[in-house]
Amino acid sequence: MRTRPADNGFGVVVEGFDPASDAEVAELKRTVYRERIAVLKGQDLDPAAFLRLGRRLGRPESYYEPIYHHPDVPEVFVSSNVPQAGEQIGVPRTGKFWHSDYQFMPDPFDLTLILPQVVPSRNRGTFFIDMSRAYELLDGRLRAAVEGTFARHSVRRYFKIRPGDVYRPISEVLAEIDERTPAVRFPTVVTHPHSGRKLLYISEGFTQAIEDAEGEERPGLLAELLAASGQLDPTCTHPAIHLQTFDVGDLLVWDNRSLVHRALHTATDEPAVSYRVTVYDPPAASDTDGSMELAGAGVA
Ligand code: 7UC
Ligand code: FE
Repeated sequence: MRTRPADNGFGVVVEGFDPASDAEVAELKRTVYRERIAVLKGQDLDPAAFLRLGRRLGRPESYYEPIYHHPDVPEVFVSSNVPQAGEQIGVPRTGKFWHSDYQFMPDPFDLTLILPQVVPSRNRGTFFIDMSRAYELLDGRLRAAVEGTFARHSVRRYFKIRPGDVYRPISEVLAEIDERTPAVRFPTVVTHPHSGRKLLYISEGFTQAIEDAEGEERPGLLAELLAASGQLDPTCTHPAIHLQTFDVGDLLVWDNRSLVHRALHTATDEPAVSYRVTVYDPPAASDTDGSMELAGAGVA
């Protein structure tokens, strides 16, 4: 495989990746944890082959809500606004808010893989912000303020109403969300289990609150941290925001903890379809200090 820096200065482009090679799989993972995102060229895979590639990188996990599943390969999450034979496959307009996948779960994914199927002609791409860079760029005052705090995350605001929820009282749906996916609490600054870098683990979409060790909420602090990292910029032109573009045949692999991402907003819905596989890639016991666990924090 050959690796070169991406034209926009963020992440790398990989040509000739061979998923059958253990050495290349290991090199790809090291590259992703170092560079945050890799675009593998020439990966024209069907859903089953995409899942097989995911298995080479870690342990794929099916999304907890079945409405997102690919009809033949449930581990493949489908984002689509293009009905097939008049039928909705997967879910339209996913992820149009800053987030990290499964940030609201006790065990978030290590890697996210995206295989675009239908790419809009205009307004194409996904926005990314590197939250370890955001931590490095915090001024001394904010860095001191986050010390010892915890962030609470929930899917509540972005849970998608399922077809079967029609005519259900909203209170019942909300109670179900809270029961199945109760809010989780992690330190606001976590140490990356693979790279050892510190990062600000918050997102505009999923983070509900920042709390001090006593559980006292710090609403002003959450807004300041989100603004400093670029997540409150309605124009998405903040210098920390990278637009990653891609074509059909590209396969994106990124470090899901270090990056927050957001699907592009478009006024009119152009056809867009993508497949996703998310994997767990637990580090060897020797290269983690365990600080990404719910250590001392517990589930809120
Ligand atoms: O429909 C969506 O935007 C899905 C979102 C609530 N969760 C994606 C994830 O993996 O956390
Ligand atoms: Fe996402």
